[in-house]
Amino acid sequence: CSSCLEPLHSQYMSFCQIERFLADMAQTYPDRINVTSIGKSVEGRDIWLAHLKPTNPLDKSIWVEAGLHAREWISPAVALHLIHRLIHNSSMAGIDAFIIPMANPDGYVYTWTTNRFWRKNRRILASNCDGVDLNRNWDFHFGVGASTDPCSEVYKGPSAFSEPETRALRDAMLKEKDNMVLVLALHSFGQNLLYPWGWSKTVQAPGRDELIATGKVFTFAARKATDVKYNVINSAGDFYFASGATDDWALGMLKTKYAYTLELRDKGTWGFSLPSDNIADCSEEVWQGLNAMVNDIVS
Ligand code: ING
Ligand code: ZN
Repeated sequence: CSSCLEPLHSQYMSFCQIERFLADMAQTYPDRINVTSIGKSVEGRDIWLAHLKPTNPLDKSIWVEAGLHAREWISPAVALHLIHRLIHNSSMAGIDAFIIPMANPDGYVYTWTTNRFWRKNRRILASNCDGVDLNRNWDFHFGVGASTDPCSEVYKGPSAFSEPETRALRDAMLKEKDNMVLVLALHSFGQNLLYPWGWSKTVQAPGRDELIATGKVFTFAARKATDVKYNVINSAGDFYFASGATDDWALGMLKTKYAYTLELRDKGTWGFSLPSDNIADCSEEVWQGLNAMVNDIVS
């Protein structure tokens, strides 16, 4: 596939373009970014981790996961923007950023070749339906409010961490957990910043008040940037309850103080088919919101 920087701002990148972009960045800016594979998908594709290195490390880090759901194309597009910004911008100085721009490469390729609205990974199951929902497969209250039916869009898988994608993410996050102050999982759509728990409507997450207050710092800065409105809501209580998501596992098992799922644009007009002319503005609001949130957390 062709290179690289031009589509960053105006088009969605294929998996091949994403890999080229990451390789180019790593080669051109070796003092700013390290790119490593943390493992392979069901079909053998690499899951890449970009480590954006600060000049004066504070020994605090953030973790951004994108592309866990295949059809949510704005998620990897924003993550690639964040990588580009962090290379060229001194904001968030001192904070290490670990970014997974494409957590479900098989599913993503499948949305380019076969079915634009595929959500899950590409596990071939011993039934007439394929795929595990990787955002129901994490081992924290596994199985509560997630489907046991392989044909469901929210099929949790045969067991917690049954999938190589979630195992690779888990192991990479465990390595970095000591300095991690924030985990942000990028999804779409709805323009909501979801805070845990997802697994229970009645049990409150530890640090709930801080999660809400810091979440509002994000939404305020995002609104200031592009005049777009995000709402801070609880996954289970205000949305739908579901276990096995990245943010619940990060808060519950890693004990990361701040963990969220950010549902990007839009509010349903285009949904997963969000036109690519949103990429630049959506990335801008997330960049501004994330910077404000990180400043709030580390100050
Ligand atoms: N939304 C999330 C999902 O996995 C979510 C919402 C996050 C629910 C965390 C529960 C816990 O369904 C999208 N768009 O994927
Ligand atoms: Zn999603």
